[in-house]
Amino acid sequence: MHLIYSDAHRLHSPTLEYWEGELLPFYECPRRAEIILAAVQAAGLGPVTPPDDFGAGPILAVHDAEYTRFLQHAYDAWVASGRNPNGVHPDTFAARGMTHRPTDIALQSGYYSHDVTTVITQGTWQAAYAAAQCAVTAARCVAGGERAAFAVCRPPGHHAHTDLSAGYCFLNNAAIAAQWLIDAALPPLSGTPNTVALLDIDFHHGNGSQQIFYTRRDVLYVSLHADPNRHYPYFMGTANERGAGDGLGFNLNYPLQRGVTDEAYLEVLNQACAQISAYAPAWLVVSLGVDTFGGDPIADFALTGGAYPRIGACIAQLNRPTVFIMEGGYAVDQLGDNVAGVLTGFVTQTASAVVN
Ligand code: SP5
Ligand code: ZN
Repeated sequence: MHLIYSDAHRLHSPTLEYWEGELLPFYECPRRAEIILAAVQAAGLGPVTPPDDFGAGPILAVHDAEYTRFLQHAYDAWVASGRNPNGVHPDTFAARGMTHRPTDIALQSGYYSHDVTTVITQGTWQAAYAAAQCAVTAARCVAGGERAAFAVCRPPGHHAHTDLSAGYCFLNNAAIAAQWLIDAALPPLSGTPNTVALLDIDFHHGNGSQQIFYTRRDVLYVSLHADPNRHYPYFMGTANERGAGDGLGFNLNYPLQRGVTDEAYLEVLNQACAQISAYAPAWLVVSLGVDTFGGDPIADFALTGGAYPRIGACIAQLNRPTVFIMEGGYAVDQLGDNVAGVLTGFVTQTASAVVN
């Protein structure tokens, strides 16, 4: 499978992260993508390819134009107004009923973000733009007939709404890939509907992906994640959020308890995959996070390294053209092996299915 990667992710590297009154090193760091790239290359999964530039079109098919303008210009406006050049650090956020958007673009940061982890630095827009192009390039590989492709996206994307950055995410790479497939690809079986299942296996609920597709039935969103009563994003991700209007029944959340083991996780993943099979999508997009690992510093599941090839094999059994999009995972020393494990399990299962 093609492994789509751009060095531009390094341009996004905030130094500190605020957590319960302390400043910690920024967990979503450039070394993550480098370790993942090294591991997937060492596993011989396929050629590393830089992204093509599809322009702003695929991004604007998902995100609000004013929001993307803010992401592009906020840092310069912030510095030009004499603020701290470490990065755009809002401290006040628009909450319930507060709809005024300040005219000063530097002050729009609290309007367009949901928490303090989406620090905009000088190169953030370039990095986020490149990650989105990686996602579209991987989608195009699959639209062209390849079985699967992997986009090493950084910054990640699944917490970003149409007009809100959140949880280290600015542009929703998985949603951009899914929407691009709907807009630009022909379904592999002609005459069948051009639909996407977006399977989200990051530890956190993908609130952005849910919001983007909540009222639509051409994208089925299915997520396994920590119960929001216990973990970020706290205010979305319960099982009774099932979609609305035309999309009612096309949003499936599986909130999970702390300490989930390999067996328990795979059992729920099998249920989720049965729902995806019943939907019979033309395409599968996977928001691939490995912060489900027991050693992850910001999460509380108990998966072992051995779970990841089994997860990949389970996804392969859906037998759909599959775009893997990198999301979270912060146990940096095991991060590469866990990601390579998912993809290796996928490839091995695919090969054995062809033989049998
Ligand atoms: C893409 C993704 O995985 N985003 C996760 C965003 C989670 N943000 C909230 C958690 C921040 C934890 N900070 C340090 C905890 C130290 N014990
Ligand atoms: Zn996560």
